[in-house]
Amino acid sequence: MIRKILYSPHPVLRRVAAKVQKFDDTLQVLVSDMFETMYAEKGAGLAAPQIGVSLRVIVLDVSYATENPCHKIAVINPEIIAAQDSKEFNEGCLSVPGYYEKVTRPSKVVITGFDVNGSPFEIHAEDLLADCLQHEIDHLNGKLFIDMLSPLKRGMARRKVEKYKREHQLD
Ligand code: GNR
Ligand code: NI
Repeated sequence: MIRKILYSPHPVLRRVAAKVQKFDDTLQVLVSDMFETMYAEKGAGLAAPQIGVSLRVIVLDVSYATENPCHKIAVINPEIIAAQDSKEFNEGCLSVPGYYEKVTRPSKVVITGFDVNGSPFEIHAEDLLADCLQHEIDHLNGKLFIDMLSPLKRGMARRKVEKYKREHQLD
């Protein structure tokens, strides 16, 4: 089922999401809906708070931009355990529609977490995948990429979202 995306400044986007405690059918459905919603919205990633679910669940698919044969990635309770180097990335966010800007982040990260069945795993990521993982994990901590920008640019982003909502007759 495709779920509705929440837009900034929705308060759920600002909450610190709770850890998943049970790897049950409800989680399977959530992850499946998140992939469906992400593909429908043509996003490279999606965090559960963006569909109004304040849990530490992220999905990604950056295969369009890589030669990585692993397309779909879901991480439950992700944690960044190492980060190094630094790079400028051009980012966008489904919750800040119509606005894109460069931000600087570590370009290599190691992430730990669990798959949808509760098995632990690690991801060693760089470049776009590292960028997306950090962007999604920020969502779980109530942060948006626009928080890293100047007040002037944040104001521009806010007006873009307002315009988008007006044009698409959203709340
Ligand atoms: O679709 C998305 N593209 C993107 C581009 C650069 C860095 C991060 C992203 S994630 C974003 C989808 C989204 O809002 N995920 O939370
Ligand atoms: Ni986002």
